[in-house]
Amino acid sequence: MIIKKVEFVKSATRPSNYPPAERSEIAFAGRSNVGKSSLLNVLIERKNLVRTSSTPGRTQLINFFALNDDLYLVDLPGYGFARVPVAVKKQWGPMIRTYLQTRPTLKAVVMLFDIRRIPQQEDLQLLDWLEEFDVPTVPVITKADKISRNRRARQVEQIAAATGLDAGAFTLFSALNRQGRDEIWERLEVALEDD
Ligand SMILES: Nc1nc2c(ncn2[C@@H]2O[C@H](COP(=O)(O)OP(=O)(O)OP(=O)(O)O)[C@@H](O)[C@H]2O)c(=O)[nH]1
Ligand SMILES: [Mg+2]
Repeated sequence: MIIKKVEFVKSATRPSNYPPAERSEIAFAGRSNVGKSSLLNVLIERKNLVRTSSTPGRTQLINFFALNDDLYLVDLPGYGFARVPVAVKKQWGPMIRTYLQTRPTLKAVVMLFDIRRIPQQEDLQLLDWLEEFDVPTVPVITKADKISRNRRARQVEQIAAATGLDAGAFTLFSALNRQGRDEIWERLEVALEDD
């Protein structure tokens, strides 16, 4: 993918506020603090167009970015952060589920997992919805730089076992050293073409 221009379009919580479904779209999902915004910034080669934060749970809206003239990239709100108010937690499920179910131009969801964590119930719920609505999933294990090389394979195995996905389906990624960036774009380009 050649990145010519990227701009923030808008934030939304419900379909009536989404931008018109005129372009193919790729969304990024995963628990709070897993590194969704950081991954997006590496993919689009911008330092901080997508706001990253050391305070988990900051992104509670669906944020749409336009890439070049033909694609939307969507930063979905994170989940699973204990200190988020109950009212916000209650909104998360319906907001994401509705998005996945109704967005006709959605071509793939990049689903992020932290290499140090075993997937939790919300991760499995999200995977169920992706399957239910037939959304192609690109699973990524992020923060690969956080653990030593020889522990990585074991963690990938555990995450694969917990999710029921094939270990070979995951791309290992690090926003620090950009490991995995090109492989993720290759997988996304396949999803965009498989239409
Ligand atoms: N070491 C390391 N840190 C990372 C990596 N990716 C993200 N981080 C850090 O993890 C924290 C959270 O990253 P974000 O990209 O804001 O995470 P997010 O998933 O967008 O979080 P929410 O918007 O709250 O859901 C930040 O402090 C990042 O710098 C990575 O690959 N390696
Ligand atoms: Mg974020």
